[in-house]
Amino acid sequence: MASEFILSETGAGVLSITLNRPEVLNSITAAMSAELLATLNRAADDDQVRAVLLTGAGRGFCAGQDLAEATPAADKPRQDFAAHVRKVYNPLVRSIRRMPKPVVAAVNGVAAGAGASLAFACDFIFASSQASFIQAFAKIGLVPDTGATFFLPRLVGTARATAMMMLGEKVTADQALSYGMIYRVSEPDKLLDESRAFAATLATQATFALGLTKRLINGSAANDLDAQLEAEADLQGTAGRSDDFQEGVAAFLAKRAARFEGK
Ligand code: T3D
Repeated sequence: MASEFILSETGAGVLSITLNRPEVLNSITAAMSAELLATLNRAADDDQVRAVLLTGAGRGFCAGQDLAEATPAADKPRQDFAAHVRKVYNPLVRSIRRMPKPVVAAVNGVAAGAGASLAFACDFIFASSQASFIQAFAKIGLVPDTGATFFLPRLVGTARATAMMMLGEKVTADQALSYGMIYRVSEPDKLLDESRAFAATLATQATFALGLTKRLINGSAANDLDAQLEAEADLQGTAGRSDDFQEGVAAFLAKRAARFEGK
């Protein structure tokens, strides 16, 4: 499928995806989300891709749902957002979380509504010092979605998450870093280089095990200790049979750098 609203390119094992509707801060239409989902799903199956980078074109990262598309004409029936969220947003979050490789968000500007939620679903968030995060839902009479009520309390605790989600106030990149909500703040002109270099480094690591680690992190949100211990044992069995493990130990014993192939 040719993409009209996102750009993508692969290099050094990293698929870089750029949301590309800068004139509306990369707000999400049904067409854009379909392209994004198809690209993410392809990345999951592509052995050449060992890390994914998600960013936005222009001065914004993503302003969430395109409100022009979401607004029905006064004389038309009101839209079924439940169906829309299930069809458009939930699959994106599942695709990012099920991606068996790391996903890095490079938040170049404002991330609002579902745009912020998409960043929270990623494994690492780099943010420009000029970026901000806004739980914009409350301001327009909606509830947070796209996983915000799942990720945000886990990232920053219930008190801060409640304030962010009920007040819809802007959280700056520096605040987000101090809350533990994001991984790193970069100077605006260095964000892409730094986050891409970081993703490229991830792509040289034992990415098969990183994918399994991600599954364990996903599971830890719902599992009790016994279930989590069992999941760790199970996936350690899988990791222990991998080529990357053989290579990692061989490299350690030979005192050389490992050459992982991600399998
Ligand atoms: O549909 C469903 O299933 C429901 C699910 C919803 C999920 C959601 O994401 S709900 C939340 C939707 N998003 C928002 O409510 C955020 C709306 N945007 C804003 O509040 C502000 O734009 C920002 C705080 C993000 C940035 O403010 P600022 O001052 O930096 O920029 P701006 O001037 O407001 O926006 C620049 C342009 O982008 C502007 O267009 P113009 O005037 O230059 O022609 C603005 O209308 C447009 N824009 C920004 N956000 C959206 C948008 N256009 C459509 N939809 C948007 N979400």
